[in-house]
Amino acid sequence: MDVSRNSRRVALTAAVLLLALAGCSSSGSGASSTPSATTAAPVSPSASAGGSAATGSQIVIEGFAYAPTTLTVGPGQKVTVLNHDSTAHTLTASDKSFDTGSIGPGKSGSFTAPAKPGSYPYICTIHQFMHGTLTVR
Ligand SMILES: [Cu+2]
Repeated sequence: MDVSRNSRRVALTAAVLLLALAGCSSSGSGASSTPSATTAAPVSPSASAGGSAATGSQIVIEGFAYAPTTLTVGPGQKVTVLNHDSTAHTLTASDKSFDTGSIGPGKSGSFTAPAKPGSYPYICTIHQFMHGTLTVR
């Protein structure tokens, strides 16, 4: 009876000591490593970083190419198209659901995005190798 009571007390004391040691060491290393790991979080790495995909309401034509080539807009959103080239271009949906008509050099045009969500490829009807995609969602 005496023996078991003694050993129980010893075990309890050892456990308390271990807890104290563990608490001490973990709080020590945690304090020194946490700040450097969490401070360098930038703004979310989202669509605009890619360069060819973007969300917005403007497309620029330059060097016989659309920029961005893939644009995401809301249903019915008005999109402005700027022509920076020295020749006329159009931005015309392959299914004709939108069309800027001919945009002269240095001029701008616009179109209204379809109301139905989906992916709409478009081309320049004058230079049909020019193409891009409008995503509505
Ligand atoms: Cu063109």
